[in-house]
Amino acid sequence: MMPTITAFERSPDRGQGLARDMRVRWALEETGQPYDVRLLSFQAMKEPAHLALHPFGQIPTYEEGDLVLFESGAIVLHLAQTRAGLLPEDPNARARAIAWMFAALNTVEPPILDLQNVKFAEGGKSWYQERLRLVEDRIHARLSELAARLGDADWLDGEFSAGDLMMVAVLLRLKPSGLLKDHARLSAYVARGEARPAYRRAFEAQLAVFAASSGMK
Ligand code: GTB
Repeated sequence: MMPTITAFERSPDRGQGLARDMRVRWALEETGQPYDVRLLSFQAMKEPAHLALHPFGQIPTYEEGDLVLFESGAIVLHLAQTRAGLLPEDPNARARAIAWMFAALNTVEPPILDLQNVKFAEGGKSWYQERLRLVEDRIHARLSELAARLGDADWLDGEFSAGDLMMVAVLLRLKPSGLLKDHARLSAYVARGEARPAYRRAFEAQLAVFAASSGMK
């Protein structure tokens, strides 16, 4: 049964691969799982047909036979647990790789989302500069800790895993801010992720959607 995921019909990131369908596409590509994509407008995301799949009216979702999933982390974990290629066989190494997925989503992504919220929602406020600096400092602190743990290794814990996939996907959201540039080891880590053939295929697929929607060649 070919899984179907949902994605933006016209992504606000203009095909930079920053929306959360990208991490799901990447996991599908890493595991060699072909998939269909159903594209949705913002309006369609809030209609009953999609709300039946996703209680918060967002993308991505994942449908495979009787299974419907939402939350990109849950979808990537499901793929990693049911297909080869994203989690080690050894039970302890597997648990650690899953811990890195949670670290990406629960520890590293929140301050990055704060930055986006500050920029979008607090731009004109009197406290903007102060708050921006606070959030940026918090991100730098997290990135320094992560870089210290990564050290000179290619990946966070041995071979590339779903933990790295999620961590790289989260760090990529910092690209437009330029904050990653101050962390050479992490910049190289993200570049290693982006260089993976599965990443490239996923990136091209989502870019093709944006290009088609905007009449780009
Ligand atoms: N926790 C959920 C998950 O991990 O799946 C969060 C899902 C989510 O935030 N989905 C967003 C969405 O559907 C798209 S990815 N938003 C529409 C809505 O809530 O109505 C978030 C996103 C959007 C845009 C950019 N961008 O332009 O760079 C990047 C990321």
